[in-house]
Amino acid sequence: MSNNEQSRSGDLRVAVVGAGAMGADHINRITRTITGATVSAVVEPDAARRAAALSSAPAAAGYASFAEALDAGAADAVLIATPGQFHEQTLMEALEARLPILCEKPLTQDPVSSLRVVGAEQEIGRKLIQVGFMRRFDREYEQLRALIEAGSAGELLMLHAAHRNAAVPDSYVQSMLITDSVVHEFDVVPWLAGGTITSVEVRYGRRNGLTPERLREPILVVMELDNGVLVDVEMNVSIEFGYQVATEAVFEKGVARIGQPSGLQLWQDGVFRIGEHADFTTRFAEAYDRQVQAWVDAAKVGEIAGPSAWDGYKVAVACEAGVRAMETDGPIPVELPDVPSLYR
Ligand code: ISE
Repeated sequence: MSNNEQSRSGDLRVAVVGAGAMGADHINRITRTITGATVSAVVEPDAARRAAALSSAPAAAGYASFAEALDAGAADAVLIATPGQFHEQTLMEALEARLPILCEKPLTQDPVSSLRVVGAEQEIGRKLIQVGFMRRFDREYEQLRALIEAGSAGELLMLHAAHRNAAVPDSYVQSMLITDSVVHEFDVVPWLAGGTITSVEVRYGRRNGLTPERLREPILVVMELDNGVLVDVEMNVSIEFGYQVATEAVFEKGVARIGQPSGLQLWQDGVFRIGEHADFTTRFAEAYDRQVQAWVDAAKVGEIAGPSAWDGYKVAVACEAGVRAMETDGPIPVELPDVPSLYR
């Protein structure tokens, strides 16, 4: 057992709601890697999953519902890792209890419910919600953003992004190309490029013969930003070779790339190979660690340290446009209300 596996006084007591793949990953992370926090409650209605998760969180008690954990006073903060359709209810309960929240993406699954959440947070008058768009904590994304801000390569003109998954589970349906996958670009691109998305277009090319029957992909997503930057994203979920999230930024005076393979380099049999990731859990492992640590440190002083509920709402608006764009020729406008003062 590492030193981190028992609750220490002063630790932030975190309830993890949802013990599926992502929840279990965060439970391990908080228990083994994060300092200053302990998993104090595992909330999971499925008894077998709950038991499995509890076996890796020695200081935690198990609950079938978040309400029970709240009644027991079991948490100082909550990490929401349930499927997206259950986020709103837990968010509202956690807001009511005034707990700091890290909510896995998406905030909620549509702009109307996201706005309800934003409204509830505004009534409280301080930011309690951080949304789990972990790419903002990836060191290369940070470096690219710093380069764009510094302007040393000139103004940013275009971004070419590739988001490639080896395969997706049977539960993955067509709209999820946008709501589960491109959702990340909808958050990270405006953060990188310092602009707001004004339109989204989806183009279909030749279908991959390896794509499951129910899906039509890869797709090319084109976004326009209000600062004139044009962005294309190749969204690909059946490419077999591995997991790759890469971006090329085109500036006035140069080009920058992030997300190139950085695994083991092997020269053998007249061939040079570099290891590539199999999925996002390893590709973004460090980003997840840094995200959760930043959230824990901020929660202890009553702050958030990443994307806000308003950012989550903006992404929900872009996703709605993106899903419409999948069924429409040409660009779909993305329109946002004025930013409320809490989020300025
Ligand atoms: C998955 O849910 C994620 O969030 C990954 O980051 C993304 O690359 C993948 O396409 C999604 O299905």
